[in-house]
Amino acid sequence: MTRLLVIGPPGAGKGTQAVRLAAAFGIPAVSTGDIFRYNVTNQTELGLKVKSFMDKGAYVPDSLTNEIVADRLAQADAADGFLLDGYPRTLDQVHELDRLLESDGAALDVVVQISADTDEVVARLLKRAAEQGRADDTADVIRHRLEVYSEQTAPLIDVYGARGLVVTVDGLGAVDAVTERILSALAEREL
Ligand code: B4P
Repeated sequence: MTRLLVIGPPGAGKGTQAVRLAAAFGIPAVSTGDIFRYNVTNQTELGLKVKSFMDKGAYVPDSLTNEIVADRLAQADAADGFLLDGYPRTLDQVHELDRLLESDGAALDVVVQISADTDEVVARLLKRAAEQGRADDTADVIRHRLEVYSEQTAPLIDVYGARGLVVTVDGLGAVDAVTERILSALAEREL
């Protein structure tokens, strides 16, 4: 059973690395951003509720986010482990995840913090905007997402750090190099 969490600012490479790490460990990658985008694209009831928050670069309300994660982690493929990408992002979400994990008696193994400086992440997200046209990758929205991250999500690193769970990996450089760095850091933790 492997339970990982990937955290870092927008554009640090969470989603990019989550898919690779999940494949390496044979566990599902659960990305709240991907789940929300799927629902927006398909104009589901959830998608209609979350679209305006995402377009502005605001966080989706905790109640909605916690509910979709609880539902996703209750699915059979998550029974033997999972990698959470982009969740939790607020203290309320940390508490909800704690409650969920306590109820089935298995804790998180490691929180992987991917670090990257602001200039680099802004450049990456603007490049993605040019290539994929994501609604939340405009310069103004990126700036707001970075502010929201600093205010609401960066403090979670201390929370998990106090539990001895955080490994910090430099997110700069080639995607393969970052994956190797994370896998070595996890191997040092005997994962
Ligand atoms: P996310 O989907 O999590 O968006 P993100 O922070 O931009 O990360 P993402 O994983 O997409 O990008 P990555 O860094 O891998 O969230 C989007 C929105 O959903 C949030 O703003 C919020 O509204 C909502 N949301 C999601 N979770 C929520 C939660 N828990 N609570 C409330 N709201 C929530 O990659 C960025 C770019 O960099 C890509 O183009 C990639 O190709 C490139 N890249 C990656 N690694 C690179 C490298 N080493 N070198 C060069 N480029 C690289």
